[in-house]
Amino acid sequence: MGEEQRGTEGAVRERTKPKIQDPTLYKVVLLNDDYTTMEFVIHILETVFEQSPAEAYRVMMHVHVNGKGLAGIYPWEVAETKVATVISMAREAGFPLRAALEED
Ligand code: TYC
Repeated sequence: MGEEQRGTEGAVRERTKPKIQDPTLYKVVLLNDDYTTMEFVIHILETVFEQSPAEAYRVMMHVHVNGKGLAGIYPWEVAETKVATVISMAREAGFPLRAALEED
């Protein structure tokens, strides 16, 4: 055994308790406001939530008319990151757009 190999026995163990994904899903909802432009909300839905232009327009109008609407459904960490990204992009652009999580 080479010098660099010495003393490493047992350092790598087989995983006996594999980590599994938390199956709980969360809804990311967008909330309406009077100041964020429709174009910006559509941009968010297309880029952060990977919606087609037609779907993004439909969801944006639903939020505009009904006060809130579903942007996407994801596992916890993904959903949290989407919300943080929306808030960050909105503040950067000077809009008060809000997004929230709801348990599915
Ligand atoms: N109500 C906004 C307007 O008339 C548009 C809007 C839609 C804002 C959806 C936020 O989540 C939102 N400019």
